[in-house]
Amino acid sequence: MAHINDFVTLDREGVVAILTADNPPVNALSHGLRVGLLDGLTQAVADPALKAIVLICAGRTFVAGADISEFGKAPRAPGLHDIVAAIEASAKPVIAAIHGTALGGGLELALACHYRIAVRSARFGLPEVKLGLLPGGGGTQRLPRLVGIAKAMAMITTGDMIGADEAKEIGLIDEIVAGDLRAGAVAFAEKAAARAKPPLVRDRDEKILAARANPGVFDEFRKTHGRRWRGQMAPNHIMKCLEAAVNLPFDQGIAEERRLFQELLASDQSKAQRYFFFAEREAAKIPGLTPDTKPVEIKTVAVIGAGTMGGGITMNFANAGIPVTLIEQDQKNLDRGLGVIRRNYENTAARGGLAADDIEKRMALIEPSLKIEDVAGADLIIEAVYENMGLKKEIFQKLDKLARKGAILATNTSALNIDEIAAVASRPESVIGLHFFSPANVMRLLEIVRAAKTADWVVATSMAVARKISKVAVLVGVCDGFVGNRIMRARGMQSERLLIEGALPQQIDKVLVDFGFPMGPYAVTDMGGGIELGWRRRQEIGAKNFIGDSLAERGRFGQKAGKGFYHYEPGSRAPLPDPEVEEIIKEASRREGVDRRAIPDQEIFERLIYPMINEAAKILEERKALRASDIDVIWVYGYGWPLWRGGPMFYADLVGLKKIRDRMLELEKQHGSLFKPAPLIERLVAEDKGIAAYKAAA
Ligand code: T1G
Repeated sequence: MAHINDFVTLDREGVVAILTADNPPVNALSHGLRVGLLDGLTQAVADPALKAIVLICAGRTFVAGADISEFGKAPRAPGLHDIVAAIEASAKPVIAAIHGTALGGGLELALACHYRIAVRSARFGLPEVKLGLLPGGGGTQRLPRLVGIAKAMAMITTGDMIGADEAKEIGLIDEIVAGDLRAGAVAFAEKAAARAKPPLVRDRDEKILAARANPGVFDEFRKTHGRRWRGQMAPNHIMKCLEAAVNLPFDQGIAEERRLFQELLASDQSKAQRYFFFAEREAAKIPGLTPDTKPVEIKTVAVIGAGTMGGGITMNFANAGIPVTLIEQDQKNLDRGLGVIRRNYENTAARGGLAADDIEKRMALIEPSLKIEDVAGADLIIEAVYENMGLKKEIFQKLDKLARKGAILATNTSALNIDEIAAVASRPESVIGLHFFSPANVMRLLEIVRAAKTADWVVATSMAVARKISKVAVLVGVCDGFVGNRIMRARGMQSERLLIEGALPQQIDKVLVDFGFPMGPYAVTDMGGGIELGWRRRQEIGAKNFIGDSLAERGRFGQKAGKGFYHYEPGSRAPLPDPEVEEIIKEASRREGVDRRAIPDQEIFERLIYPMINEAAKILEERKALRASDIDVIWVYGYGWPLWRGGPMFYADLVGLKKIRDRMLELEKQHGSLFKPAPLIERLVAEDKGIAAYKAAA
């Protein structure tokens, strides 16, 4: 075995060269790996004793793409395209032997090879669009030549992976290897060496010609999927590359791909999405846990409360194959909860997202119960009852007596003080918040709320179980609304002022939808029943809100009532402005003695977004979030902040913290202390620093 460099070795088995890449953890195409691959290829091609070359990877996966951490830095030769050129110039067949996930530049490397073989568990994708990029190593030009334009458009504009069986079926790979990949690759290479080399992928035009005969295919695809790409550059650039693949000679197509790739690489959108890629992974890291802290395995779960949240939470565990006992206080509620769960599964199956027999398998993992004593065997118990402190304390007192030693006692409260809840238990160290977002079986965000006495092992276990149920977990501290809802409340307070001063729900929603949110706050409130929830909570505490109360008293509970902040035609969920709502809002202005005025969109935008940034800074000062980037993860995954804008913290740096601080000082003069810049913002501005890189915890 020859060490080409620290990342590549060259082995020989008979006439077959085996180039092995080894760059943990995912064989990203770092500069060192690129150098090793090019040198190894050059040596193997030059050696007359070798007749074929296998390109294989050590570790858990084939090359998973370019090294994302290198983007934004000066490119260092050799580039991916140099390796691609060397492969295609080789007189000897080069075979890519794939396991794990061949992604991005990794799949592009394989596309340049003469053959691609893989184990059945391998997966393939060009996920660059998720980074605001496009495949810049020839993927937009080679993939359609192998799999056809329709599949190439679907794969590259979504970034979704496909499995080996599908890859074989559509012509992306040549063979699925049973047994040992390396041995299978050597055997395949020996046969390849004995026959004429196949045409290079770049020279295979039969599928391109088919697409050329149907030029409308691109606009049809844009018409079908374009809504999803609203505001984003990358998907539209990808479509232009794919059109170039069909309409231009190969090398001109490559030039077009490279030009458009460079545009995206330099774009704020891609910078935001590359930042977010690491931010999301950083959120899973909890500094300060004692080194020997190990998560305990969660084998069984109990959920208290079969309402909307309890049912959704239950589904997460059934989906992960974890038995879950769903406990309610009366049969009617329990049956209704189970019925909702079953209907959810049936709807998913009807959309092809679940095999029919999986419905029964998952339902069989859910054990309904009317006895809270049935929590006794559970490793993790999640209370998801009505948002009332007295009720939650009562439940936790019972859990404290009934739960087995070593069980985790979690509350799904969305805002109540978890220290107060933990105080009623004899084991406060076992108490933690697991704040799911509705619908809990769909929303990927999970705020894990660490109370003052929560033990490290409970935190570590909660983070681990979140991963197991495919949630994106972010650790936050106890404060009113934790992190996401606390920031949303700051925005909501300003939004209410804007209504009183002259704006209408449809104007406010449009400003945020134009920014990139999928829906505006008022349409979201109508969808989630927020008017009724807020009204009932105010009644409990004797609070008043003229607009909210007026809407509720008219039965305007949102989409389900056919009216809320908007009007909804029967069977439609399209929000329509409603004169009755405008009257209520104008009456609110009159009652406050405010002369309504036309408010410019830009002012609306700044008065909605800047208080969010300010509140986030306060949260960081109070150490209720570990790092600013965690707040971005919360807002992208929990509230629909557009991924290609990175999150409120990233966006603050894009606008410029000093510019925001100065604008807030102006707004503070007109609209009060909500705009008083947080001390952290003042400090960072004074130090000429941004906020997205700020870490609150040591
Ligand atoms: N570059 C750098 N680091 C990477 C990386 C990459 N491509 N992929 C993963 N990592 C790090 C990650 O930050 C984490 O680090 C560790 O590896 C494990 O990752 C020219 C331009 C492969 C499916 O977009 O989708 O090629 O936190 O926690 O859950 O056209 O990683 O341990 O320090 O995600 O098992 C295209 C991105 C790049 C693939 C594995 N490729 N990666 O998932 O582990 S652009 C991608 C993934 C490109 C070309 C274009 C996943 C994974 P740390 P992980 P995982």
